[in-house]
Amino acid sequence: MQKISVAVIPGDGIGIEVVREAQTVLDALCEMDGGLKLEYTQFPWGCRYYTEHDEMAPKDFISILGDFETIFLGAVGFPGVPDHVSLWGLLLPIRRSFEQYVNLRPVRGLKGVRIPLSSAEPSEIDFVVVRENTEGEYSSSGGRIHSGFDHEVVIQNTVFTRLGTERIIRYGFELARKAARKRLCGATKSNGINWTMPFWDEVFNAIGDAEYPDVERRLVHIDALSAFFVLKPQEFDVVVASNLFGDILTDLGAAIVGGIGIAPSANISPAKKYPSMFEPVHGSAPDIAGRGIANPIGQIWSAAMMLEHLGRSDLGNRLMTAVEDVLHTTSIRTPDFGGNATTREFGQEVIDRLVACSS
Ligand code: GGG
Repeated sequence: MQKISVAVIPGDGIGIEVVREAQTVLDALCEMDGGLKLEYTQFPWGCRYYTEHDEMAPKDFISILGDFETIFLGAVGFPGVPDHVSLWGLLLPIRRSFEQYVNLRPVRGLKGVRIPLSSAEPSEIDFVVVRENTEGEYSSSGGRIHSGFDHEVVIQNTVFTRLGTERIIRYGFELARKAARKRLCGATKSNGINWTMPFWDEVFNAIGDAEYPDVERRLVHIDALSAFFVLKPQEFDVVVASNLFGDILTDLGAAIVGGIGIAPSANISPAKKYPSMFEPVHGSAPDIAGRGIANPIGQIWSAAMMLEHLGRSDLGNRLMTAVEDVLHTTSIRTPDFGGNATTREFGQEVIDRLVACSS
């Protein structure tokens, strides 16, 4: 029996509800399999913790998490705590401290989910965005002086290191090389942003020429790329993007395959010296929090990515097959997808499919 220690941080708002549901589904799957035991330790960190302790998590939270093999996170942020305080107090230090420099965000049409675009069938959209996760526009470098005066100055620096740029672009090329059409698209804006983005393009082309001549590559300005996501999503296999560009593109990516509620992500620490972290793309959705109606698919899909990362892609595939089966053969949906099922009802339906397929 393989035992894996999992640090669970449900976080805020609907994070608590969807993490609970994904754990219920994961437990059912592991019990059926018999070969994997996920040993959870749950941490109550987040905005509620902040209101009691004036910090999002205890000072040594990185060292606490460092002892785990993997991290499963829900959502961070809630009204009452400024968003930059909640993100920089919990989520972003985890990504940086554990060198989770790759944020993998699949964009895939699921059978049974209506695609809002008329130009594509669900089966035609299947690509992944590789988002740089530790630097770029999220540099935390800058400052504010003369606060409140007319001559106030606010500076936020964008930081692209050679090491950080090369490693994320190389990761994108590696994934593209494994894709059927061997295509890599780089998101740029080197016409308007005249230092960092030409550097990004230069690294992209140099690595492509020297190491991946077999991969078809192209650089597309982020504005045009956003339009292509809507108009020609079938054309992409792998898209590599800087931190902010990747973040924005993947909300759009989620929208073109049905909605943000289903989008998963994996914060990968490729060296495997530190834990990786799995979380849905969506946030805490305060407007529906506590009502038990949040869509658990993004969290369940993130769990499937976690299983794959742990060497059990068979279980991850089983899980996603069950989710797609529910969507394809029933009308059970949470309200964001036009149904009236609760989070629990959807999760139970997934479990029922897993049971049916294993017997
Ligand atoms: N699922 C974690 C979460 O709450 N994400 C919302 C968010 O805004 N994250 C910031 C980011 O990924 O840059």
